[in-house]
Amino acid sequence: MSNKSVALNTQNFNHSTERRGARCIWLTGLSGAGKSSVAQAVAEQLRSGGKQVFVLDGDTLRRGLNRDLGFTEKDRAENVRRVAEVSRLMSDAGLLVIVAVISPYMRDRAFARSLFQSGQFMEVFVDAPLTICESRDVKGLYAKARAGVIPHFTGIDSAYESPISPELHLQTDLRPLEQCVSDVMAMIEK
Ligand code: ADX
Repeated sequence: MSNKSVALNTQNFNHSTERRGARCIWLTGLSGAGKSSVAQAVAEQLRSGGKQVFVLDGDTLRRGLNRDLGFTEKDRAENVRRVAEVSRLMSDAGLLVIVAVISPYMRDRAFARSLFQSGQFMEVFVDAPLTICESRDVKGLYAKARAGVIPHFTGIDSAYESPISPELHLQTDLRPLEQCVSDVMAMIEK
């Protein structure tokens, strides 16, 4: 790489990090806890207020960018690393990024946080008990996991490490979607 391009990249970096404090809202939680629903509803509300928002959703990304990855601990770490790096790039481009991935391991979420300045990364624990997620079973995956058809399923035979001090803890089994969205909006606007 030439000196010129190094200088240019440094300039881009400084410019973007000092800029407007573009942020990343990181939704973590079990499959079926409501991450995608909250992400889409919050994005809609922010867009209607004129904000430029992009949602990075695990299910969607696993059909493209991350389609080579499975659900072992190593693959999930790589999945989360890629999503985190993309979210950082998008926030550098001025977008408010909402990420919705299970991201079950604390160290992978800590890595994602490490890419952002303090206050720019907001971890939201989208929480519902496993029994509730399993009873919702929107995609029919819990039934398959219980039947042994899908191995390493989060909450069944693969761990989920709950956040200890997320910026926000949403209990989606206790609060309707609109209230969860209001909670996220209040956090963003604080
Ligand atoms: S993560 O653990 O690597 O963060 P990610 O959010 O990208 O997961 O993808 C989770 C989605 O993949 C789930 O919502 C579900 O639809 C699907 N899925 C397929 N197999 C599994 C599995 N073994 N564990 C969890 N989710 C799975």
